[in-house]
Amino acid sequence: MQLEKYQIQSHNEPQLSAHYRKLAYLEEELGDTEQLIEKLTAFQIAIPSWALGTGGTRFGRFSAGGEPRNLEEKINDIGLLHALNRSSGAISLHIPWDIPQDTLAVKELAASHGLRFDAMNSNTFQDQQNQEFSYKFGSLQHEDPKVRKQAVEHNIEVIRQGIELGSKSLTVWLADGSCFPGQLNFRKAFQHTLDSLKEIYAALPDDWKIFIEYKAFEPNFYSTTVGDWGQSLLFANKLGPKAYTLVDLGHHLPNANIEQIVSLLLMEEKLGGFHFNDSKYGDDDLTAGSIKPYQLFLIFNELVEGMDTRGMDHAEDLGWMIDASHNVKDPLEDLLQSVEAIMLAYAQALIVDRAALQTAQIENDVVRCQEILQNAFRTDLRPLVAEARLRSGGALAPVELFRSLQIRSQLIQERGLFTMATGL
Ligand code: PSV
Ligand code: MN
Repeated sequence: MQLEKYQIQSHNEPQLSAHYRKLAYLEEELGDTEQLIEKLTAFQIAIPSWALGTGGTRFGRFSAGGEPRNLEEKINDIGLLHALNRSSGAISLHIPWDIPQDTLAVKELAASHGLRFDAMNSNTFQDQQNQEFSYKFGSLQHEDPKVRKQAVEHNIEVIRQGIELGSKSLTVWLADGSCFPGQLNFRKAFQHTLDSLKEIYAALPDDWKIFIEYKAFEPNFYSTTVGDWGQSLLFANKLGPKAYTLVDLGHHLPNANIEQIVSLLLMEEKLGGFHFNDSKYGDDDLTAGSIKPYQLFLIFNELVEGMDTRGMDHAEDLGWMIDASHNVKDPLEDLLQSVEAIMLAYAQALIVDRAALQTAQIENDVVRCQEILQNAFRTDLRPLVAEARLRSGGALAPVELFRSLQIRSQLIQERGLFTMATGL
């Protein structure tokens, strides 16, 4: 199904006067908001191809029905999201969950929705049918060179597919590690991984980046070979200028200060991209901003400050993606909520009074520092984010429109109740 312009317009129409009233109040408070709206309009968050179906745990999975049955339907779902919020203009593919059968047709379909191809993701954490060697004991770190070779070749194949689609980056997340003390020689595992990554790096086109994603634990529960930002940074530094660290918000040990990690990675020019989600305990993959919205804001505060210091383009110079799972919510509604939360945190970071904060920091005025940050965090910027959406042709209230048009029921009618999207 496709959203028509008139459907969005007739949804927006009755809400316009209330919207402009709220916006006028914000303009009075903030002064000129044009630049802010421009930045918000340019900011796009990629949707992963594996997050369009219902997620699950090892205890079960409760489908909402109407899940996309193939890559084309996934692209259509993201097209719907983008039509609603105008901020989801990219798709990130996981190979081999979503191998394009007809690359040209897939590219055309994506372009018809205004979507580009964000980072490609390789998968050496699962065994695939007809695969010669198993990844049970790791992939790039494996003791057996034949397993490492197979995993390297898979990554190179993913790069090849990405080139055809117009992607510019490869994200490597490894499940490699160990479950028990003594199982692994840490140094050997690191060296093997580095050597394998070097081979993958050598296959990267000049204008590509490789993102090394770290994760503290799971599926290995004693050690992970790329377990934290330090290990990822070591790999990225040893690989060269096209290699960067990727921060997935759910991949830290409890209470880690992610905003500080972000700040230092940016300083080192080694922050590559983000996987947004939220969590209470571990890699819970919940809706961005649903548990710790203040942390999300503090992360964006560092991002904006660090990127501005280096003269970076907020929209273009880092990879922005959601990596969440939807166990109890409609996947599309959940993604709309995540995008909104990310846009809000970004907007709040944009209005932080940087000059005042710097002065307060120099004067050790701790109270003032907190006031400045919390003033921004507590300003309701939803009308500003909505205005950016409105100007780009999106809906003032995307989730409401999704519901009033009964999009899920239509998808169920089209695709059936018992369809299952590929992914975790
Ligand atoms: C691993 O937990 C991860 O965050 C990686 O980014 C994977 O590609 C993705 O999740 C798979 O769902
Ligand atoms: Mn991730």
